[in-house]
Amino acid sequence: MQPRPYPYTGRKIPCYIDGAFVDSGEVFEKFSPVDGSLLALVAEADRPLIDRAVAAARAALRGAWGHFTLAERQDLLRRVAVGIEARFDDFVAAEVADTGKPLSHALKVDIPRGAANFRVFADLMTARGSESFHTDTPDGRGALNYVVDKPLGVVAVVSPWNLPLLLLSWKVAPALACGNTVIAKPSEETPATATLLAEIMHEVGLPPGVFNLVHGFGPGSAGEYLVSHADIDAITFTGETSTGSAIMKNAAVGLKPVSFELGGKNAAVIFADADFEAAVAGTLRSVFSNCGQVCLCTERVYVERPIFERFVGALADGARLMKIGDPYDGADMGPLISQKHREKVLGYYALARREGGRFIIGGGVPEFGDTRDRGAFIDPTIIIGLHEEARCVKEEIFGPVCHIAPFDSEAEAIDLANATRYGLAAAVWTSDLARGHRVARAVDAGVVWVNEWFLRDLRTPFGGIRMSGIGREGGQHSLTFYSETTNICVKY
Ligand code: NAD
Ligand code: 6OD
Repeated sequence: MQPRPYPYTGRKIPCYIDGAFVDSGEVFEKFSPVDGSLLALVAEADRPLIDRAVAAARAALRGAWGHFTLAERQDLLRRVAVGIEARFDDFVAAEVADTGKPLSHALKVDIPRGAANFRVFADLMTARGSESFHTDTPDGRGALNYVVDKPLGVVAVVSPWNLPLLLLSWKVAPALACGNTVIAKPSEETPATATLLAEIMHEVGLPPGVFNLVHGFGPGSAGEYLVSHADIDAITFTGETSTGSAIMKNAAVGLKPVSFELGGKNAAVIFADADFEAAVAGTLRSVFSNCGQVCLCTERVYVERPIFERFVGALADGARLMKIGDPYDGADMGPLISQKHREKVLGYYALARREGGRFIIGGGVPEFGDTRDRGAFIDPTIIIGLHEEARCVKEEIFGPVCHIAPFDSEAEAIDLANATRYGLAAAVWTSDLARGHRVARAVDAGVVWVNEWFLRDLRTPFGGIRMSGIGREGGQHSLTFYSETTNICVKY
């Protein structure tokens, strides 16, 4: 596929408030992570604009949207999915330009999942049931208890830059399916696909105020103004654990419900009986996909000692074969999201050296001799020899890097995998299925794959334990979060 033009070349990327696109006020610049060029100016929402968005969302709840039948909401959500597919190439171009991710990733993962999120949550609403109980009473007449799920109200959605449309729509779709109104704030690094989504919402005729989009940063900007607003009813956030903590302080003031998908330090455990080629290929994917910028990516690899050397060599060979470069040039790995993020990841590479790590491959920055040298490219990196207490083994790096260590028994592998304050995802590679089930149950993480990685069924619970999050999204779990449950008790 030839590069398509960035949909916002030559015009400001606007916010979308109360059914209208708004591009007045302050702007910030969005740069390409591929070559550092300016992609667009983005309208930054100030506090008065956030106030307007919240007021519009509140009013929309009381307006026509509040009376939409489920079938009407489902119809709109399905039309949003169709609308994304109709402008598939624009969405791909926008996502690729904002993130620098390989074209194949946007084509196969990001944009199809953006559309699928709207369809799946529309469908799931059909299957949604409700509890009811017959209750005995002393007078013998009895009572019927039943449950009604109402919208939570005005939902603030704050999302990150790594899978921009996928993660934003993963929250917006179920929130709307349940009848809420939404104010979404995408990452300042990835404003484009969220704005295209606003265009689709407008085209399909979503009533004004039901979906609002605000651009900006976190602290002292749109993110903080939104999550600290007194008139929102809930906050759903995906991003860094430390940001989750900051948002939770705001949420505490008004006791707002929160749904948090946060960071991870995910382990892969590879037993000697695993299908070797599959384990290597799967681990290459789990370490280096999206330049290591998927919250589910593996950063700690534990390999059973008899195959340790061979596995390290094979993973390094696979990594050396990966093509790093331009998203439209068949690259397996693009740049990191920004120069700033590259500084952070390079800081960890330097720290790993000081902590005594041995670099099998990588550890620096590739040189291209062209405009890509102004981008945020970085070497895929494999490290061995770090102590388990090293910061590089404990802290989330969020780059194309893993540390590999050997283990000698199943019990030791489980202890190593669990020696983290995070608990998002893990992958176990073994041809002994009994062991696969056993180890998967013993690992403390929200999602554990056996002989796979990032295979998703949107009906399943998704989320992390400990510092990796609060609550679960996916299937009925999302519908539960985005609903207020009322028990009605009727005396017979
Ligand atoms: P981030 O926390 O820096 O930013 C995420 C969003 O929060 C952005 O929109 C940002 O503008 C906003 N924000 C920042 N500070 C804020 C504040 N004080 N108040 C309100 N909003 C604020 O995260 P990121 O760098 O965009 O994404 C990478 C991180 O996200 C990694 O830690 C990764 O593990 C995590 N992540 C987790 C999941 C998951 O499902 N668990 C998925 C994707 C990414
Ligand atoms: O696939 C999903 O539903 C999901 N929430 C993925 C998260 C990936 C994190 O970067």
